[in-house]
Amino acid sequence: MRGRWMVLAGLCLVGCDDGETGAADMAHAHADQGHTPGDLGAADGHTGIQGDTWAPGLTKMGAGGLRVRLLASDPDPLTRTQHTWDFAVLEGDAELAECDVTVTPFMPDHGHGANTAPTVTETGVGAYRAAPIDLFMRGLWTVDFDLTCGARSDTVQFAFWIED
Ligand SMILES: [Cu+2]
Repeated sequence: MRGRWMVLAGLCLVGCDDGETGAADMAHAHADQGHTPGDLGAADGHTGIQGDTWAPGLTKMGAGGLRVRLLASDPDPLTRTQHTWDFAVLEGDAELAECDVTVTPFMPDHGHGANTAPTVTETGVGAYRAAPIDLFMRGLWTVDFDLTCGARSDTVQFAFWIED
């Protein structure tokens, strides 16, 4: 068992670029066991994360009550490449301007993120653009939106299965 863990952790050190610590690598190695790359469209058995269905207008709310509404993706539908996403940050239905937004793609099954951190710009009042959203691998991607809007802060997470 320990031998297998060592092999998986070693693979992760070579193949993953997330810069995380040994404890996190152990969690990743465990999560990788039994994962089948072809099981697209299903809930992931280890993380329990259910994929969202991409559509313009898809809106999710964080624990702090702030919402992110995905307005458009280029390309659309999502595919295994780099994307530009337009989105709004909302409280209720009111757009929130001048938010500080960090967008982080991550593959929980594999323990790695994207190679390039997306840049976020405000394109209008409460309207933002993030690029590149680099969903470069098949499988489940989570995309976290970390929001700071004045005194309010929140995290909104989307999850998408990428096939091809
Ligand atoms: Cu991956």
